[in-house]
Amino acid sequence: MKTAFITGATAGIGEACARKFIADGWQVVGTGRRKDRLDALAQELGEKFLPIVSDMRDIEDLGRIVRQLPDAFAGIDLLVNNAGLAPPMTDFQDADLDKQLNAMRTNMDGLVAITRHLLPTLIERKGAIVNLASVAGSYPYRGGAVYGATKAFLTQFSLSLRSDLHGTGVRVTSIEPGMVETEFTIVRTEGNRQASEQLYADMNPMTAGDIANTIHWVATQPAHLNINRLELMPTSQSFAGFSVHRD
Ligand code: 8X3
Repeated sequence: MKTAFITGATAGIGEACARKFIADGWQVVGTGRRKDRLDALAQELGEKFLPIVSDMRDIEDLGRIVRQLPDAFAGIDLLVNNAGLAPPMTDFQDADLDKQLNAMRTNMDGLVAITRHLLPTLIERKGAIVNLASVAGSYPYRGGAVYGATKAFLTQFSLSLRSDLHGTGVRVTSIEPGMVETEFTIVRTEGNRQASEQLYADMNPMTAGDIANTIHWVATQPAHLNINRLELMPTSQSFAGFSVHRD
């Protein structure tokens, strides 16, 4: 039986991935900060789901978690680096620095650490890594300086990791979605449900299930095929032009 390790499994894309892979006969280690959410998911998904309470910013704890995985779940075939967040969409010159640094720690430091810790088993099993980057890593927009930079980091980390892992058989993919309606935006609006709903109003965004299906497709391609990067948007989202300031 194959095993996936999914970070940020308490909601959104991570939770949808846990459901998708278990429905396909995999077992899943799911991490997240909210114990009540993990417990509810464990209740629903049964013994094929191993919930682990973890904060991506607690770098030392991530090492302990990997070292202490029970034998039945220790052979990881797929790492889905999904955990991540966006700080509020404020112009950087006005932004709360702590909130920006918090996003950097979660999106980059924690992700690099968990990847490093899981690589020995991924190499041994010729496994795969799927990193949740974003269109925000390729296309700049106002209020997304740090968030977009963390996601650009993730894409470049994915591509460079492929070079380092050359010959090991480990596959690495950068998934780069646009607008997906999940709790992600409620975090971004700092709990303002109305602002979050407004963002998705009448635009038919992608769903967590859409992205989980894509990740499942990527992970179940034949071993000789590596999807390097995959960018997705809802049909209703596209690109804007440059801004020009005139005095
Ligand atoms: C966030 C996607 O399109 O809101 O990762 O920037 S988008």
